[in-house]
Order: sequence, then structure tokens, then C-alpha cells
Amino acid sequence: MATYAAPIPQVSAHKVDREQRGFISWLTTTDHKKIGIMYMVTTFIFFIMGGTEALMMRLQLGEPENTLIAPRVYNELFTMHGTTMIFLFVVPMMAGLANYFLPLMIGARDMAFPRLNALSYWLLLAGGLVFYASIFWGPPEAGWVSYPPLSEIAFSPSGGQDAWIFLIHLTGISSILGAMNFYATIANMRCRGMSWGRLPLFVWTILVYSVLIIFAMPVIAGAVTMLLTDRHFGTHFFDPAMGGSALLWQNLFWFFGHPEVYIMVLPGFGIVSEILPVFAKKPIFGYKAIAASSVAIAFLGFLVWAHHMFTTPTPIVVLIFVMLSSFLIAVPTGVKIFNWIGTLWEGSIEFKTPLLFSAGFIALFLIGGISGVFLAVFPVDWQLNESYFVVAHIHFVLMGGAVFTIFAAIYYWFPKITGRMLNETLGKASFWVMFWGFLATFLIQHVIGLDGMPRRVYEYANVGNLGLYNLISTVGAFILGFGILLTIINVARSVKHGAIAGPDPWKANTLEWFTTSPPPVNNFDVIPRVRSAEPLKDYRLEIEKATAPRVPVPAGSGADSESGHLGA
Ligand code: HEM
Ligand SMILES: [Cu+2]
Repeated sequence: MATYAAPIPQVSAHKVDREQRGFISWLTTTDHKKIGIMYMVTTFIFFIMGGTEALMMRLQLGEPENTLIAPRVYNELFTMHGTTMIFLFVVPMMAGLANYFLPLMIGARDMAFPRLNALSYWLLLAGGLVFYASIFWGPPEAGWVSYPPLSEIAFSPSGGQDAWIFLIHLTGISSILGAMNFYATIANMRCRGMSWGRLPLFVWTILVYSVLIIFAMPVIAGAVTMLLTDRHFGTHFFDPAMGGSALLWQNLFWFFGHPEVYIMVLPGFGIVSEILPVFAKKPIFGYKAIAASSVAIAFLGFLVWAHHMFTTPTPIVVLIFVMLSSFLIAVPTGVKIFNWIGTLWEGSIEFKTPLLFSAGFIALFLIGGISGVFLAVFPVDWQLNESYFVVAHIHFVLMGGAVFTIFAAIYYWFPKITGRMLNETLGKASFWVMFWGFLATFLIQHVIGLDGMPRRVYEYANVGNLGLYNLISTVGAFILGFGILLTIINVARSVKHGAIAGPDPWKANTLEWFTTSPPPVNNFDVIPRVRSAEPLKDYRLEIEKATAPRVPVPAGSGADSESGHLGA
């Protein structure tokens, strides 16, 4: 017992009192927890906007030859939707979660560079505002990939395309600064005993997320700058007629774009790796394999960008190389899936909402991964490229892979952030409605694609069953939206009226549960010494041992205990 500084997680009152309150305190804060909350709230608002855009598109596609939404507006909607979900929701939401929890999990009092951290947030917000301001002068229409010549001035004269470019610049700088900060924090701010082999797996994935951002983001920043000068300053980087190359854009974009997928899903892998052992009441199966496979995925992720370019004139040896290296990524990904299942295997599983979202993620991401392997076979991709099969694939990977883990994280960590529990019944309802709504929306899109419907079209003829299938997909999208709404209601209610959580409601393993909920400004009064990858479990066992009543001695044995003679 003596090795632990405090018998129960506690924090002295004066530290709580020093916390600044009120609106101004949010504008000026450098506290990683407040910045984390601002990230999470802001990105969730963008999620709702991106989701609304999606529902508008699905309304239009609900019946054949529908005239509800004009073609140009449909283009604007899918461009805004894809861009919002990726650059303004998933990537920065992961940064928000890491902001709040990474310092707590490694026993630090803040990030390495708190002011830089605040700057990262404000740049993100600026990027989002610039982008959405384009609603007033014509939003971009060239899709989230902005291929030239569509994104060149001749086809996209509106300033919306420039707003898109500035969004990439601003959120890119925001991400790079944030990534440097996470890296520096992990490298330098770990508490005593927190060796690399004991880092929580979420922290491992944020480390890899940061390295990926640092290598990938500058490439897209360069590419959009070239696009900007093409548009306004007379250069012709992407204009074949003037000696440029439209394929150059595709290479630069996807050199960033494929790693971007892992930037979005790796932190989700980390979240699930934290949640499964807590609710299966078993240590994570294969800690080292999970950590190492994240690194392997990151490395391989930089070799395969051309699998997005199978239909461009590319030498066949390159196609074969890219196909095989894409298959290779399935290996470390499969390792993770086996490890997660191994963690659940024979555990005494508590079916709480965070576990449900984690299990749902495993199922959906597995389907997305498998359809990805199909698409990596380039003759198959020649058939399916630019069809709804690809739309189904992206959503299984990104919505199944990232959004379900984000919801798992919301249910798991909300008690730490607010000090209150989310409602379990509403949480479970939200999960099941989202899960079935998701499948109704996107499973059938594989068939829509196989039946030949191209993506990014605002209308289609009623051939075969396309009308029926699209109606199912649209109804599914509204069910999915309703499921998401249930969580929003749950959060809104529980912030004020949820049951009091206490410091460690789940009996979890990592350090964020050692401090109060919510944690005070400086996070910890004392930081326990870390002796394994599950410091809080060690700590609980130690307390149990020290405070357990002595075992009663059987009568007649002649021995006695401190509490007096038993028996006789
Ligand atoms: C809330 C449920 C969602 C629905 C109902 C939905 C629906 C749609 C629809 C209808 C399209 C346009 C398809 C086309 O015409 O080609 C689309 C495209 C897309 N969605 Fe979603 N989506 C959802 C969530 C998400 C999420 C969470 C992400 C990413 C994290 C995402 C990423 C994308 C991307 C990247 C595109 C391609 C945009 C483009 O073609 O430029 N979506 N989605
Ligand atoms: Cu890819």
C-alpha cells in the first residue's frame, strides 16, 4: 500500500477552484481538456451538417427520375458532404478525443505545447467557416477529390473551389501542428514507469496517426497550392494541353488520400482496443501485435495509393505491385481483428453500449475491408470503379470504421468528461437503430453498384430494381439518422440529469480513470506509479489486498485473528 500515494482517486479542492469559468475562459484557454471539448463539439456540429447533406441527397435518390434537387446542387451536396465528413468531422474528432484523453492516459498534466494546441483548434474552426461561407457564393462541385480539369477555373469558376483549397490549407496546418504536439507529448511527457511497452493502445494509434499526418498532409498542401496557382496565377501544373498533367494531381492527391483513410480509422482501432478488455474483463489479447500492426499498416499505407487509379493509363507491373501490396495490408488488419475477437473470447462480457458500438464496428469494418480486397483486384476495379459499389465500400470503412468507434468513445468517455453517465437504454436503442439503419442504407448499395449505377449522379432511370433498392437505401438513411438523433438526445439529457459517474464507473485499466470526473485543471494531484500496461487494475488489486478483511480461521484450529477469537 505504501507505494501508492493516495488511497482513493482524489483531488484537493483548491485546484478545482482555480479553474476559470465563463465564455471568455473558453476563448483563451490552453487547457487540453477544454480544447478537446471544443474540438468534439465543433466537429460534431459539422457531422450533423454533413449528415443533413447526406439525407438531402438520399431524398433526391429515393425515387427514379426525381426532380427535387437540381443537378448542380446535387454536385455541391456530395462535395460538401464528403469534404465535411473527412476534414471537418472524423480527422479533427479523433484529434479532439486525443486532446482530451492522451495527456490523462499517459499521466501528464497537459500537452507539450498548450498554446500551439489552442492554435490548432482555431485553425480548424477557421477552415470550417471559410469552407461553409462558400454557400453564399456557390459551393465547390468537384467532389472531395477535386480532380482537374473539373476543379480548374474553366469548369469551376466559382470561388467555392478556392474555399475548398483554403479549407485544405487551414485544416492541414491545424492537423500538422496537432500531430507534432501529440508526438512531442507522447515522447516527452509520460509519467514514471510509462514505458513504450505500457502505453495505452489508443496512445499508440495516436502516435501512428500523427506520423501519418506529418508525412501525408504536406503533400496535399503542395498539391492544392499548385491547383490555386493554376486557377489564378497562370500556371499549368495540371493542364495537359499546356504541358501539365492531370494525373499528377491524382498521384499527389492519393499519396495523401490513402494514408488519410488510416488517419481516420487507426484512432478508432485504438479506442476499440481500450474498450474491449474493460467490458470483457480480460487483458487485451496480443498487445504487442496490435501496436506493431498499426505501425505496419502505416508503412504499407504509403505504398498503395495507385489502387485509386487502376483505370488510368498505368503500366501493368505497377498495377500488379499495387494490387499485391494492397492485399498485404489485409494481413496486419486481420491480425487486429483476430486479437479483438481473442480478447472477447471466453471473457465475462458486459453488454454495455460502448461494447456494442465496438462489436458493431468490428462487424462493419470487416465487411468494408473485404469489399476493399475485392476492389484491389484491378480487373474487378475496372468493372466497379465509379459505381455505387465504391460508395458502399467507403461508407463501410469510414462510417463503420470511424463513426461507430467515435460513438463507442462517446459512451465510454462521456462519464469522465462530464461526471455523469449516459442512459444505457437510450444508448442501446441508439446503437441498434444505427446498426440496422446503416446496413439497410449501405449493404444494398453493393447490389446497386453491381447493377451498374454510377456514383455522383443526381438521377437514374428505373431499370431493373434500381428504384426499389434506392428507396430501401433512402429509408435506411433516415433510420440511421434517427439512431444518431437518439444519442444526441441522450447526451443533451445526461449532461444535466445523468447518474453521477464517480472516478471509475467501468472499472477500467488506464490512468484517466484515476482522477476525478471531470478531472481538475492539472489533471492529477498525485500520479500513481505505473508498473504494467494496466496501472489502474494493479492499483485496484493493491487496494483490495490492503483493505480485505483477514480470512476467518476455521474453529478449533487453535489460531486466532486480530478481530478476536472466532468460533468456540
Ligand atoms: C450519415 C450517414 C451517411 C449517409 C446517408 C451518406 C450518404 C452519402 C451519399 C448519398 C453520397 C453520394 C453518393 C454519390 O452520389 O456518389 C455520399 C458520398 C460520400 N460520403 Fe457519405 N453518407 C453518410 C456518412 C458518411 C461518413 C460518416 C463519411 C466519412 C467519414 C462519408 C464519406 C463520404 C464520401 C467521402 C463520399 C464521396 C463524396 C464524393 O463523391 O466526392 N459519408 N454519402
Ligand atoms: Cu486507398
